[in-house]
Amino acid sequence: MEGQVEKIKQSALAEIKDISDLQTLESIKVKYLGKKGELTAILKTMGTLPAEERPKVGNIVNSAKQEITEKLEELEEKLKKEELAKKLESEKIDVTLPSDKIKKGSKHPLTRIIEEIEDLFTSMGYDVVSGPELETDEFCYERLNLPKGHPARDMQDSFYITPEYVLRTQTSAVQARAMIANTEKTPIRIIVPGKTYRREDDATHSHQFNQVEGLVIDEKGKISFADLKGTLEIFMKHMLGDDTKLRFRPSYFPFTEPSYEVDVSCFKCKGSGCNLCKQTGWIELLGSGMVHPNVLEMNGYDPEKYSGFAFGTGLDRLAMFKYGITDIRLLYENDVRFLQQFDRMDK
Ligand code: FA5
Repeated sequence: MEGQVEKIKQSALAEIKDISDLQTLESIKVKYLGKKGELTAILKTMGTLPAEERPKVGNIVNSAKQEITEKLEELEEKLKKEELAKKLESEKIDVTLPSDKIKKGSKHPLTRIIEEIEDLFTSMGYDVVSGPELETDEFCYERLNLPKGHPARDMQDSFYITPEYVLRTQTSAVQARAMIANTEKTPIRIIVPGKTYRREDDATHSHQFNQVEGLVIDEKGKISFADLKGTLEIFMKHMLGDDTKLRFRPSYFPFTEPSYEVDVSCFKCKGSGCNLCKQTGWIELLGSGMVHPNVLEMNGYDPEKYSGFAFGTGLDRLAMFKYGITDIRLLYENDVRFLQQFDRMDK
């Protein structure tokens, strides 16, 4: 028995010497030490031996097993180290190579305009508020002094969803909401940037566009037309340049009295006349006026005690003039070639 164990051990040690990879090492381990291995087979025959021989044979087999195990462990460690070194060598990264250019998104021109306006007005103490785009007829029109059947409703071609619900045609709808939410609290100083909808579609009109509304209400005597004028001057100079001039033309909006259309001097020709301003030197940009007493009254503010001003402008139009965009649809098509041009403005 002793000789048989010695023979198995020698043959195992000889095979171990030739091992050069971990896979072969595993199969040799199984061959000699596994459950069905040669040494285990001898241990299994122990039951057939006389009792006094069993400890001796057990010792011989176990010390052979130990010797083989030690050799295998030693070799396994060496092979693992070699494998890791090979892997590190083959997967080496050259950190000095130039990297691929990572494409970076840029802000949409309308987002830029909205952020610029929000920054300006919040710095003057205004709050930025929003309202629903799917609006009721009541807030979009009735509470703005435009009862059903009023001829001025035709000024805005509306998308009605039901007789009571409409896609808001103007951010002015939020004027009434803000007044009702505050009832007789002053001052109200808000701007409302947001999407608006009308049944229009050409190079300068889109069925979906953006407006920003401004509304200020305070105790009577505190707010005058001079405040409206000054505010719009700061607004337009900030957006279009310090040399921008404003022209107020009397106009009509049902929710303001008096009402004004506001033109700005053409920033391309500086007022001398060009194709952008159709040779007039002026560009119409805003609607504005003093809040109509009926609107104050309908929305919880006594017109004897309170007064205010409001204004509204189309942000698409402002973006088009500011960035020289000739077709409003470019703002909504999301053509990457168009949008990429605004990358440069981040640098
Ligand atoms: C209004 O919508 C009023 N709510 C503005 C206002 C507010 C007046 C507060 C007084 C007090 P108007 O219909 O003129 O007014 O529209 C304002 C601006 O929205 C226009 O000057 C234009 O720049 C923009 N606009 C209107 N329709 C479209 C459209 N279909 N596509 C793109 N911009 C549009």
